Amino acid sequence: MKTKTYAGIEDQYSKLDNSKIVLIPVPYDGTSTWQKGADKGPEAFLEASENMELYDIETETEVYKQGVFLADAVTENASPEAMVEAVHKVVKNYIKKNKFVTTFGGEHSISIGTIRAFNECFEDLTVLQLDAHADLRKTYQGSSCNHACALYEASQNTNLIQVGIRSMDVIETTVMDDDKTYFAHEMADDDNWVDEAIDQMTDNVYITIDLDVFDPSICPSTGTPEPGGLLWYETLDFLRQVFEEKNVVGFDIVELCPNPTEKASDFLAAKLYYKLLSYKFLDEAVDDEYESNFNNESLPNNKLSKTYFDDDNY
Ligand SMILES: [Mn+2]
Repeated sequence: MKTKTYAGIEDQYSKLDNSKIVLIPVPYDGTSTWQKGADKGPEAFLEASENMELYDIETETEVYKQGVFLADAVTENASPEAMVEAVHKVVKNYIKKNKFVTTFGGEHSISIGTIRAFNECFEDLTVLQLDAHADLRKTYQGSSCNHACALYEASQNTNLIQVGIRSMDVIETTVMDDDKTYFAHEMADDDNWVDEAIDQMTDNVYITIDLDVFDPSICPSTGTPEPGGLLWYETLDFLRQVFEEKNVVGFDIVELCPNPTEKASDFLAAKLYYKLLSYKFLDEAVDDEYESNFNNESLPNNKLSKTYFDDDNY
């Protein structure tokens, strides 16, 4: 990677020790079925980030001052399984350092390892997936670590909520939980989906965003574009509300497939990433210690789990 720090920020905001946020690039596209190029996603995202204003008008904050450490890219690509294991290990390592861990892909299969790490470290995890595709196949082309299987494991082990879905195979209907799936065509004429989806979330929420959830009119540079996607402000309104009401523990953004002549998608990805950080640290002073509430096995308790199960509406 050419870029040395996230968004070109100064050393004092980009050293690991001073950073509450860790950004892990995973330039992997070993299993994409149609258009290759998601391996170029992190570089294009970082380049757009360097050319973006770092004051967020909406929140009136400069979230980079919370510190963003740009980790070494995970480049393991011997097999999809090896890549997933490498991502899992690196992500878990930074969670245990009490950092807010974010990853940028790469194709969606990179999320298998990140979600596994978060699920091992946070009780009662909800996975909120924004995606055009269900990604619920158990295996595809001989691997359970294919991008078409990105959320299968999460569907079995976490509280998975799928938003923006508009493309899937009939076999995935056998795995999908209809009550927790928000299809794009239904969202288009029902404003209640936001509150309904948030009501279904546990307190700890991990967000995985496949950029193809957005309408191709605003984000065409993804591996598998699908018409009828989400627009910018409705997506931000929803995500901001999730950050306000829940403990978002981390997130990933995947499937940026840069195009040499179309840069708007790179900038959408860069802005989206920065918006999510701005929402996360909205009420946090720069000198406040970050508390991710991860479950360290050496602690006797599980605070969050207990509160949650005591809650009447569970
Ligand atoms: Mn996907």
